[in-house]
Amino acid sequence: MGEQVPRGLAELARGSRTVTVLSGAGMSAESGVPTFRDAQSGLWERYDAAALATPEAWLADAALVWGWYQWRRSLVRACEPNAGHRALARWARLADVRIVTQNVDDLHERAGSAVLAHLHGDLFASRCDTCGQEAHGAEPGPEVAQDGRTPPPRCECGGLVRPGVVWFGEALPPDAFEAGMRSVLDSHLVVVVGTSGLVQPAALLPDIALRSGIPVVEINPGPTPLSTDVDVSWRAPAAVALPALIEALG
Ligand code: BV8
Ligand code: ZN
Repeated sequence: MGEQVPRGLAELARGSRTVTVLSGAGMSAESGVPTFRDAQSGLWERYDAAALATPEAWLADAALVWGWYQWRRSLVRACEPNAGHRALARWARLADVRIVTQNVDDLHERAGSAVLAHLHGDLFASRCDTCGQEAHGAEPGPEVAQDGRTPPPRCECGGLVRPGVVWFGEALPPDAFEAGMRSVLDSHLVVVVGTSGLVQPAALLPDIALRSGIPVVEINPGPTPLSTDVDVSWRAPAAVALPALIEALG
């Protein structure tokens, strides 16, 4: 028996012409991409993701940070979008579904969705840490060295090529956050899926919806600070809940 869609949610979703989906790391969990809360694996086990995703870590040891991102790029390349990603792509054929994600992976895109905003950047983008010029060809390079450290490429200006993501302590791309906020405000329904709601300012977006009286549903197997405030808190994994919801839309 498929997952039961919470009472009233199918009707609410069916009546929503414009929907904003706010997705976090849990959206990609069933594809095998570890969430930030998960302990990391292999040689990265001893590192805390939140400590590596910082300008300080980059300044201290760019080769370690670059090696970590190369490892994450090859890991994401080896993963497939899951049934949750595919369900959202199907929903977009029935309604105006905008995806605003904290994730830096490309699984929404590979499932066929257009992504309105990557609030925290893109794992496969790279730019010079000095002149800011986009650096192409920084694809997963040679196998990561034994200790994980891999010297980053150099820009012709002499700067180092860094991952095109937003590190802790760095400002979000203003247009991305702005687009996310505008999308939430003109939606009939906001779906928050797979985020612990701890990282700011991304975590403000669901609050903006709630304060504006826009219905918010949360899909997450675990409780979050949002769970008691949302209209529907659906304790289920994304790859189970989203296909059941889209199925119920008929
Ligand atoms: C900024 C890119 C200022 C890099 C990322 C104290 C209070 C408030 C804020 C702060 C503070 N101290 C510091 C801050 C600011 C900080 C912050 O919010 N820290 C938090 C930790 C307290 N924020 C920042 O630094 C931001 N910048 O504030 O700049 C500024 C302003 C102007 C000018 C200059 C500076 C930048 C934050 C962005 C950091 N970059 N990613 C990379 O990926 O390498 S954040 C990264 O972690 C992810 O992108 C994501 O956003 C976050 C992880 O959170 P989630 O996505 O929610 O995932 P998480 O692992 O936490 O949870 C997974 C969830 O999924 C769980 O709830 C779980 O139950 C659920 N789940 C599991 N399985 C499933 C599932 N759900 C559904 N289905 C499943 N199967
Ligand atoms: Zn440069």
